Amino acid sequence: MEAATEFVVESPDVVYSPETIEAQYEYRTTSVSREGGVLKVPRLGVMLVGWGGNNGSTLTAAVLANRLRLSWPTRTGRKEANYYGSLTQAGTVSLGLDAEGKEVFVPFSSLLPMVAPDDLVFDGWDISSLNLAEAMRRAQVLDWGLQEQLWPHMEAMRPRPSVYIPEFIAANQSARADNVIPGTRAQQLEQIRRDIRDFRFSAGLDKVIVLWTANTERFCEVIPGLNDTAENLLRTIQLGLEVSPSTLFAVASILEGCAFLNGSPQNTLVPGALELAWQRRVFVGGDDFKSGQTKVKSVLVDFLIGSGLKTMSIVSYNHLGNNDGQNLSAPPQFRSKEVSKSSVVDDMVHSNPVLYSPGEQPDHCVVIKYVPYVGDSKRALDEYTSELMLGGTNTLVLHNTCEDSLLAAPIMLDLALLTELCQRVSFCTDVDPDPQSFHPVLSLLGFLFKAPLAPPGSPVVNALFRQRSCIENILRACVGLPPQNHMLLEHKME
Ligand code: NAI
Ligand code: DG6
Repeated sequence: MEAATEFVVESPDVVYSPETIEAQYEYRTTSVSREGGVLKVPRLGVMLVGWGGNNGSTLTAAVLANRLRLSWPTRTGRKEANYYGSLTQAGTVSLGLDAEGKEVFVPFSSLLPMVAPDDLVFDGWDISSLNLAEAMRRAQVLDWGLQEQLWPHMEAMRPRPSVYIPEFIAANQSARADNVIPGTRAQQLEQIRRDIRDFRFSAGLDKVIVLWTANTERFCEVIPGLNDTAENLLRTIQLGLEVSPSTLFAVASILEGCAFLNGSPQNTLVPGALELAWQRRVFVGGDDFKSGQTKVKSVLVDFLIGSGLKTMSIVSYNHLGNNDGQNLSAPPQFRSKEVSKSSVVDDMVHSNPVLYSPGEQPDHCVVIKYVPYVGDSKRALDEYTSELMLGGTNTLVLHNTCEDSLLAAPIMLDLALLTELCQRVSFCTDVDPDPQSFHPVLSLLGFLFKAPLAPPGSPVVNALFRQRSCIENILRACVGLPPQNHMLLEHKME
């Protein structure tokens, strides 16, 4: 019998004959013994745009609760502060095998010297003037016993005034806007820049990272001459033409040399902002935190298609009752979220030309409803229908209930910590022996974003475990470890 192959490997290490393929392969594994070390990390400040929102107040509360080692009573017993849900703080990586052949797992955070989350310093902006204690109470995310303990630590934290341009967020948000920066766009830009500098110097920080966790904005139009190049975007701001608040924050951060990350779905990082980041060699990342339903989707569809099942329909419904849900009840803001939630399976579909012909896509429907009563407790229902062999169908239905902000806060933490770490990584290549940094569009953060931004021409990866291995293997490479290959060949040979 004969079998056709679709490709041949051209390498001195591989020899094909009609009967065999002989390959020379260097298998690298790691043997582990334990020893500690201490390395210096910078003092990092994080400025949240939308600090007084559910995510902003929850993240601030979480870091304080951990720093203060708080515990509080609940109806199911005492709970202690932790960082569950954070890849860097609660995830582990397999380092290799110990002398007995057992796998050794270490915390993700111990692979390289990272800033400890308890040491982060927070500041930020909000169009709502509530202090962080009041914002925490408004969010209704945390148990009362925890809120009471945190109150005195958060009361003095007050968001700086922000840029409010009503046409970018839902009209139902207008009542919140009592804390705004007056003046022209150019004056507002200067004020944000002053705020960043003020925070950096008054808190004695080495670095500041700016993270947008404010309301979802409508998409802005990318228009030649307006926001398509760095020069045009800066001119647009000076002339007071149309620019979204989030883009204004991105530009201010880049001009201050601070990384800017976009946790919402809108196209904040317009081509002009990306060019500015490139010119100034400042990291930017986005878009839209990948927290719950989408995270599951980027695992489940990868599993289905990766197992050879042809997923034909994905229907994702969710309802929530927090302020984010209220904002998303307006069509233009919903549209931004619909776009980011719908793009997440493209790479998995393209990866399998056996199942999908060119251009073929599963049906993909996204619905979001605002139901005030459920507050921050988001309900997500998903249905996945896939074709089985010989005409069968497989329908999977999921129901997920969780506090939305408790999923988002650890992701925000990881974004800040990993971005800061990446700022300290440089590498040389054979072609260019001068040390260079990552591309300013920090695609390594894709694990944490629904619609990951990638440098022009670079493939966009949505599959969650590919994204995770990318981070893990790059961090391993930084300490000279080979990529994790999961072969465990030493346990598979006689
Ligand atoms: P939220 O509505 O509770 O908080 C947003 C805050 O932004 C509010 O306090 C609001 O006053 C403020 N704000 C609005 N416009 C502003 C501006 N121009 N400048 C400064 N502050 C402004 O919403 P939440 O739940 O905290 O979510 C924040 C963002 O994160 C939303 O865009 C949401 O879509 C996105 N997101 C949330 C996820 C989650 O799981 N919670 C996951 C993915 C994305
Ligand atoms: C409803 O979808 C509100 C949104 O802000 C989501 O909660 C958020 O985007 C999280 O979405 P996902 O798909 O990652 O759970």
